Amino acid sequence: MGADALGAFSESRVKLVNDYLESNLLRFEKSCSQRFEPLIEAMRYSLEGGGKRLRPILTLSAAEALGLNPKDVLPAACALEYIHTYSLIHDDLPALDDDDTRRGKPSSHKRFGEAVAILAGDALLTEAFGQTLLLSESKKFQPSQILEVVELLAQHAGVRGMVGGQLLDVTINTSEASLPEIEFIHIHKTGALILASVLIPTKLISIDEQKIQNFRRYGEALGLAFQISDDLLDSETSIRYSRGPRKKPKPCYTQVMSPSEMKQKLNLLIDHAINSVSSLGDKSKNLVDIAEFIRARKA
Ligand code: GRG
Repeated sequence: MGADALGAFSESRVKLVNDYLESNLLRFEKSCSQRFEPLIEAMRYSLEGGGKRLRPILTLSAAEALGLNPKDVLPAACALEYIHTYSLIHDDLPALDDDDTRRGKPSSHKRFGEAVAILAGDALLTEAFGQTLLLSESKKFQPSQILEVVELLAQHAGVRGMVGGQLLDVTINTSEASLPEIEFIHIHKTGALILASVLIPTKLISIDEQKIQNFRRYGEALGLAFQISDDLLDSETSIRYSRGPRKKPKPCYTQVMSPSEMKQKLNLLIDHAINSVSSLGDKSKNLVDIAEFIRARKA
C-alpha cells in the first residue's frame, strides 16, 4: 500500500509527507539520549507501517485549494499522522480491539510488548502537539493562527472527538446499537480526525465564513463516507489486510443496513462532499480526487 492506494495524483504528496516524517524522526533521534532508542524504534515501526497517509494528504490538498503552499503545512500534516498512528497502536491493544496484526505485520504490542506499545502511542500523541508548533518555522503564520490549530487538533482528537468516539465504541452494547448511535460513534471515532485534517488550513489563512462552512461540509461528509467504505470492505472481505481477523464485535453499518443501502449512502455522501467544494473550481481537484478514491477504494 502507500502512494498507489490514493491514486497517482498523490504520489508526490505521499513522498513529501514520508520525507518529512523521516526527517523528524532523525531529528528526534539526534536530540534524544540513546537510551530512548527502543521508543523511537517502536514509533518508527508504526509510522512506517505502510499507511495511506490519507489525513496528511487531505491537509496538503485543502491547503493547496486555499492557495497556501502545501510545504508550509507539513508540520500539521505530520501531527495528524502521529495522532492517527497512536490511535491505531492503542486500538490494537488487548484492552481495546485486541488485534494481533496491522497492515499485514505484527501489531505494535505483538512486536514490542504492551508496555512499549502504550508508551510509543503516548509519545506520538505528545510529540504531535510539539510538531504543530513547528508551523512557525515557515514564518508564514501568526502565533494566534497556530494556537487555533492546536485547539482544533485537541478538540477533534480528544474527548470531544476521536477518544470520546472510541469510548462509545468499546462500551456500547453492539448487538443493540441503532443507526443514529452507530453514526454518532463513527462521526467522532473516525470522522473527527478526518474533519480536522480538512479544517486545519482554514485556521492558517483569513477566509470568509461561507468558505469555512464549505470545507466543514466536505470534511464531515468525507469522514462518514470513509467509515462506511471501511465497513463495506469489512462486509466484503472476512479478513482485512489492514487489520487482520477481528476478535471483538464492533458497532458498524452492516448491522443496520444492507450492502446496497451502504453503497447508496456512500455515493450520496461523496456527491455531497464534492458539491461542497465545487465553488473552488480547478483548485478543488485534489479534494475531489480524494473523495472519488474513497468512493471506489478496495483496501
Ligand atoms: C485508541 C483513542 C483511540 C482511538 C482509536 C480510529 C480509531 C480510534 C481506531 C481505528 C479503528 C478502525 C479500524 C476504524 C475504521 C476507520 C479507520 C480509522 C481505519 C484506519 O484508517 P486508514 O485506513 O489507515 O487511514 P492506514 O493504515 O491507511 O493508515
